[in-house]
Amino acid sequence: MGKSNWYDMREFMAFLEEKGELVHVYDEVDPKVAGGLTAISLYSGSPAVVFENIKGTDVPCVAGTIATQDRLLWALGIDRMDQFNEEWCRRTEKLIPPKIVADAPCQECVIEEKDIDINKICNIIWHDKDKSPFSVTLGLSITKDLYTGKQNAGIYRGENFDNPSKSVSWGAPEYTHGRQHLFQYEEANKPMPIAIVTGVDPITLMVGATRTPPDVDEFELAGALRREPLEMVKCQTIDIYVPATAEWVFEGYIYPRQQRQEVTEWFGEYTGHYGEERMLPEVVIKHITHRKNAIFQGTREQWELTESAYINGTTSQAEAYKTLKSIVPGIIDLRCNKCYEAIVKIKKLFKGHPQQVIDAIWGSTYSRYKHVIVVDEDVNIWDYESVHWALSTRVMADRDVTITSRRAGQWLDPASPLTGKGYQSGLGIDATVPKEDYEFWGNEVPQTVYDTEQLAKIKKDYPHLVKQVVRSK
Ligand SMILES: Cc1cc2nc3c(=O)[nH]c(=O)nc-3n(C[C@H](O)[C@H](O)[C@H](O)COP(=O)(O)O)c2cc1C
Ligand SMILES: [Mn+2]
Repeated sequence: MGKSNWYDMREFMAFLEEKGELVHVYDEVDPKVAGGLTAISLYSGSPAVVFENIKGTDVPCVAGTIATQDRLLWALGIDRMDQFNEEWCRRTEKLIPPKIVADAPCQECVIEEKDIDINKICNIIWHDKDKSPFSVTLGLSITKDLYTGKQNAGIYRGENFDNPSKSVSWGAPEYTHGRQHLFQYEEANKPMPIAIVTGVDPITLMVGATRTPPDVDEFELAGALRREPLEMVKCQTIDIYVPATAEWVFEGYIYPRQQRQEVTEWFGEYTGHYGEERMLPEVVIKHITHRKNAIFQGTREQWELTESAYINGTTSQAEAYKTLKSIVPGIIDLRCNKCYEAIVKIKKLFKGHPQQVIDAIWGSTYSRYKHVIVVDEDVNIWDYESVHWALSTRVMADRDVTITSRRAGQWLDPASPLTGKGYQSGLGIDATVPKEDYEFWGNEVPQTVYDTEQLAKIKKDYPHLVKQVVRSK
């Protein structure tokens, strides 16, 4: 059944291992083979993998800990997927601030600046066409608002620069909260302190990848979901607080306007496509602390199955549900895929209600869902066939479709042209029954699927006839 107040990543790994949901590979594997094996493991929904012996590094790496629906639910201690949105909203009504501690396992060991080589910690090449290692795939970037001191955590991928490697790229586009912190430091012409933390308890990991409104402290969100405060400790060289039981803490700076071209020409992305290399801010690592026998954590970004489908897709869906319910009435349920599509089930209350839902999703969910489909109560949004039934039978394109251009959008959408990166067009579809247009039926469009009374009566009155037409099992 899982639970919520995991002490650290190791406790969750031990839980998975006990269930047969985590395996170790002790053979020496090449960094690129480790990436390929991760893909094979993820695509087949297999147990999480710990690569104990990756050629060129001294550190084991675990991948896939929250790469299935069961593992997501165990990580949160939620019983069933259909309770997910509601349980998330219930737990996060009141956020719980962290507890600051003085001594922490994440500071048991130190690597000084001169000895830093990130390639020795993680050098996995995750996808076939990647040209270089990306150590930071499941690392939380922790930064703080220059003026309010409020912290933010976001998972933004990072490529190892140089060999030996003392810096990583920072894949945080302009719409991320981390990048907005950097804008403040750049305007003030100050270096921005940043901690990149890897190997945290599963709930802290997932809040790093959850899209929330601005100024939500992800560690307070973690406390609420954990149902007890998260313990945090101050970094040794910068004024940033990090989860106390983390495996790895990279302490460093991003200097104003210091950007570098990524080395890789391609990098396999969450869209299931390769993305293009970019100019990105460079995170210069000055100091590293870690636990004894520290384990690294990473994953292969891809379309499903992978961590981001759950810790980014499902968790952000729950946050979007919470926001939407707070501004529009009649919201019954919301289904979002990892990115780009939101399907909303409503009880239609007034003319224009579906359009209000579409506008609200676009206006409040942080450059995420370009396609919005609104359906009635009788549609099962967890069954795409049911959604397609509504799309096919309730939509007239010239009446029910809204298109909008130049929405703030996700940078890596493969559909947007190189010159239009950062924008996504919106497609809103009102797939509810257009009652107001059907006065012939008296504001109703009768549906054959609801001939249930007639069918029940025939089954009762004519069982011998029913027997003749129904295939016997
Ligand atoms: C494995 C993984 C890699 C991710 N990489 C990126 C990334 O490179 N850039 C990005 O903007 N978001 C990335 N995300 C999604 C962000 O973590 C997510 O949108 C989060 O809400 C960002 O935090 P923020 O809203 O505080 O900026 C990634 C998520 C996962 C699970
Ligand atoms: Mn944030």
